Amino acid sequence: MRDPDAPRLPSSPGFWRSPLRGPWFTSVLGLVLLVGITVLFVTGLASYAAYNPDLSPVNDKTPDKGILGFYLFAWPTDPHWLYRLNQGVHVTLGIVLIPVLLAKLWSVVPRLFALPPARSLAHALERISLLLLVGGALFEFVTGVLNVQLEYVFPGSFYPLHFYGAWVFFAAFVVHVLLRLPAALRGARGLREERKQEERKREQREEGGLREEGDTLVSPRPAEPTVSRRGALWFVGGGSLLLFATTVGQNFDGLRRTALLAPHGGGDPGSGPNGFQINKTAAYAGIDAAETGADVWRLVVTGRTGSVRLSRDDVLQLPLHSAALPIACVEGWSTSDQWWRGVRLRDLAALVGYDDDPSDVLVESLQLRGAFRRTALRANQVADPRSLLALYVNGEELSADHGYPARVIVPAAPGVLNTKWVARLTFGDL
Ligand SMILES: Nc1nc2c(c(=O)[nH]1)N[C@H]1C(S)=C(S)[C@@H](COP(=O)(O)O)O[C@H]1N2
Ligand SMILES: [Mo]
Repeated sequence: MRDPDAPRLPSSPGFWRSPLRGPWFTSVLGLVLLVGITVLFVTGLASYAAYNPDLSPVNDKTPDKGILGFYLFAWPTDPHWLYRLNQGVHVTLGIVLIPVLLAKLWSVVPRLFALPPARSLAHALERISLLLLVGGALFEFVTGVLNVQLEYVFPGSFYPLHFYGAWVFFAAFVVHVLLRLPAALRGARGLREERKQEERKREQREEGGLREEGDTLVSPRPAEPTVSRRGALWFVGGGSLLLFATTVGQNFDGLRRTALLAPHGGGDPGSGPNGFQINKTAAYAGIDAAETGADVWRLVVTGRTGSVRLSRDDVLQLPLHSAALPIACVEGWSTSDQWWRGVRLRDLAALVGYDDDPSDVLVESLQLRGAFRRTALRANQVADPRSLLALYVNGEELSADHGYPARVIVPAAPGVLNTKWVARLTFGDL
């Protein structure tokens, strides 16, 4: 029944009546997010480094990063599933945390409306950091999910938005954690403790010693509970579990069809040796079969000693090697290891004067437009014997959609560095 005296404004504590709100509920969710968001931030920074943005302007979508690139390092080639794991964790965990984030925001929503806006300078600063925190969190989750689901809704700009947004958000997050961690640890300690505190506060309030506003998440006029606090937490966890179950399959070949939330935009991979996930199809990339035929396609390899032009037959005269490597996309999907067969990048480097000293390489495809038509690889990636210019996969010629006539495949690297429809390799210091 509606209480005729119920406060009508969200700024009055009595407006918020859910009996679930309280330090325990908020603290448990907060501690889950503390761990989860830290993992998201670390895997996000790692993913950024994996793109080699400091190697060449070709890879760098954030040329104004300044000191935010302070930690960049040469992404390793071992273990070969490194990026698959990193990005699988980043995207799956990001999606799984959505219910936790929403529940956490819901649990503190009375605070967002609390008046006066600021009681002191410190309080004002805290509330500004909260705006950045909440805004930043929503921004990061929304841009991430949209990118995964809709494939580049912000053409070319997802990457800088998500990157700079992450730093703004994380700065506010650190401030928030520093201010709140002690209370969260206390709050999570137990419901019994919380009830004792509530009792104590009620007494203080009756004595007139405690101000009503802002001091507590517990509603001063709680409604009848329909579910316990523990029950509500199970509900949030159940939501996360459901998202997990409908997402994680995108990282495992046999489970891909269970991944209802995985991106479906790409081409239909079909079955057979080339029957694994496709990102951009040949048609999408504007690759015409007329440019890839054995009689027209030429690979131009340039380096210290000049250039060589190789036909497909010439390439096949070079020593061929195999490597079992996955494709792992920034969007969070990956394949299991595929058997690639082709020429080692370091053997191609040796053709143009880089015999023992490894060098970087600029890889260019036949594609005329698009962000990923050329990419740069670092010397450590070129030097790895598993890094190939692949012509075959799983015992068959590459299909048009997987990059026929030749594509790059590099261990541990993000999918974006595995350039398809390669036409040109330029070795040297980038
Ligand atoms: N030329 C070219 N190569 C490309 C791309 C592209 O758009 N153009 N996409 C890259 C991305 S983002 C990924 S994840 C992989 C996907 O490879 P696949 O479609 O064979 O699975 O190809 C990479 N190579
Ligand atoms: Mo990708």
